[in-house]
Amino acid sequence: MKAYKLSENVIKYSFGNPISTEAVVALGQEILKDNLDYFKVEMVNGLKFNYKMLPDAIVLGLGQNQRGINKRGGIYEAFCSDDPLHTPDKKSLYGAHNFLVIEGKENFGVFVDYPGKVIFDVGFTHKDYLEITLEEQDADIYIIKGDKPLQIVREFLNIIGESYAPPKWAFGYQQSRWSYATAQAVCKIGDKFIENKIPCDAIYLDIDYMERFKDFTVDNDAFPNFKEFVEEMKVKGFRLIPIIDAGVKIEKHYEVYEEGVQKEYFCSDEEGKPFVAAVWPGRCHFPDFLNPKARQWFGLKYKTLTDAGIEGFWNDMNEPAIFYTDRGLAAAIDAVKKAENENLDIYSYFALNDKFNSMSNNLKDYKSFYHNMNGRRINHYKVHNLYGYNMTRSAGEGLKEINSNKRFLLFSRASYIGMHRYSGIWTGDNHSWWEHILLNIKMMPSLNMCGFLYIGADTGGFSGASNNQLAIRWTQFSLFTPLFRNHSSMSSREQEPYSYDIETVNILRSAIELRYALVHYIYSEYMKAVINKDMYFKPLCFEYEDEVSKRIENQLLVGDSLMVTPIYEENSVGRYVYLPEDMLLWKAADYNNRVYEVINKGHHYINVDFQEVPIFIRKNKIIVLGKHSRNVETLNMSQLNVIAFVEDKANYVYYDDDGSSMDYKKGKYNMVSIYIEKQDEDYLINVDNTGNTKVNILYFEIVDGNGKIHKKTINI
Ligand code: MIG
Repeated sequence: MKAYKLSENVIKYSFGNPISTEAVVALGQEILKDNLDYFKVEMVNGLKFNYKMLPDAIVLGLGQNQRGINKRGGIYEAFCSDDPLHTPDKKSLYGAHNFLVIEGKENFGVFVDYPGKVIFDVGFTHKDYLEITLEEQDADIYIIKGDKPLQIVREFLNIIGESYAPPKWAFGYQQSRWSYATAQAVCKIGDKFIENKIPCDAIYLDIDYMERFKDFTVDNDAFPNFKEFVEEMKVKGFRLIPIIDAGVKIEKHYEVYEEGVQKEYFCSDEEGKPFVAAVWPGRCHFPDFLNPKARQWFGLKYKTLTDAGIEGFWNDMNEPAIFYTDRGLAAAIDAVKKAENENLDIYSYFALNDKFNSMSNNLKDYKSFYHNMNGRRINHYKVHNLYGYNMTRSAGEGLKEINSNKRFLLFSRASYIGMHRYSGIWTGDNHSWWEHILLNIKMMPSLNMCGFLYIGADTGGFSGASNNQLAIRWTQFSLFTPLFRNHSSMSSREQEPYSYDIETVNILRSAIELRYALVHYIYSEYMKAVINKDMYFKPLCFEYEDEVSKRIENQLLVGDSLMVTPIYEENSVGRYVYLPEDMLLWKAADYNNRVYEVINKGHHYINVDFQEVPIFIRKNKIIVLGKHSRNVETLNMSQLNVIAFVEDKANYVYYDDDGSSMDYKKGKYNMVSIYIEKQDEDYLINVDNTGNTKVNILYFEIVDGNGKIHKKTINI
């Protein structure tokens, strides 16, 4: 074991000869250390780390996973999985995010930087033990110290590098479905949004836009004159976002296939030939994203679509998902033949069933192909969790080469820590279940802890059918998530906001309008989190240290000033909330009509009608609000409503930039500093502005501890 010091509070311990994942960007200096802090290490058949938790310690993190914000009591397996049934017993979803924070008497974080399977047993087998198990002895373990969870997370975010920032229009509402399969269908969706006066920024193209599911092709019958069509839709106010799949169809004369084979850019099988497995297009090859040359080659293919005016992509099926291989298929067919004349009983019937079910995403298949990592031939199974990450990195690097100063929208299904520097993620195939709204709520801060800021779920649910209530309540939560997209599967009912009864349409429209009014705040908080390497969604216990806050799983802090308490139960028109301090409640329905109520610290039951979105402004905090528009580009950025809850003093930094270029990385952005101080019956207000803000008028609504509203207008 070798040890390296990365900063005052971060030490990396290298066991054996680890494969570099490039998750961490900070460099360290070698130091002398005999053993790992906190953990007992066992080295039999791999590596095992053991830590005894205090009975009341909480464990946070693990990004995209089931169960709570507090991960205690569960067992999790880091192994990127295409599993469309997110039931509570599932140990893995699409991402592998191996970072945890333990907050007990000793507070620390641990990042297990290992690209294969890792098991995190967080007091599941032995209630007070955190046990981390790896199948090999080569891994980098990072121990991060700090007094408080938030400080530990910030230290971690600091070593993994700055998060991706999408263009500003990607903070608008986005509409998807599998699939809007023709130009006419897409056009109709846009028209419906316009007709129903529902704001929207983007419409998605799922797999059917392609010619026979071949990446970087467009079906000319379904989308004649694609480039003109993209432009036409843009003029109407909508961007089109095509999907890109990991598998490349085997088809003679298909350029991507031919080139990939010729240049040896595909993963190889046992014999060194391109590995074959089937996905949408039937039999495919899989680009070797761990080979830097292949990565660059594939990334530049996005140019076929950017040349047609496309400005955003979603990368799918990159765990990678495998439907079947010839091996699995042959075994299943063989089993059928054998079963033909048999009297299938309880054992043989299920065994036959299993042969089919286990054809997809089979471990044997994952163990049967190889990567070329700078000349080293490496079995896929060992580096499985790097595949989606590097597919998306390929896209991110490619898009940068295509246009280095432009921000593209990009998000992925599979991921590993490190990918956050290139893109966001969406949380995959959820269901139209109330439980999945709650899961969505809990997952958001856990993902932020692991660096992923541009995140969101399929609002309304992907599979299953969403009734009007679920669509409403989910939309009312998602309007706070950076990625705000409604997506649904082929067989589900129509889920576009205008597809419901008129009352529901009106409520959904108001919720989406509220999102656009809040884009000023959301974008500002998001970009500050990027630049300061901070979180956007936080669990309550990251800001409040009382014992109750530690246990709150169904309320979140959004940015610096807000707490949200979403409704996630059917037929519910209210809920219990916990306030760690006095806060100002605004039940936003029509955002132009604002009524506030001061709610004191403690437990309360609040009524929340279907059209209402409960928003709490924290004590001595400020939010900014604009006016909605039909899309982000047409938002009025010159006027701000400033809503503040001030008992003594508060300040807020409003961030804005051009929203489309990389100039923010060079410090080209505007900050408007707002300072409010209570002085007897009046307020001192100070607005300071650096840079070149578009804001020229601010309408203040300052509420004091007694609920008294004080209004003032300031021109700058
Ligand atoms: O296995 O492209 O998660 O969002 O609509 C299904 C079709 C493949 C899975 C994605 C989903 C997408 C669907 N894809």
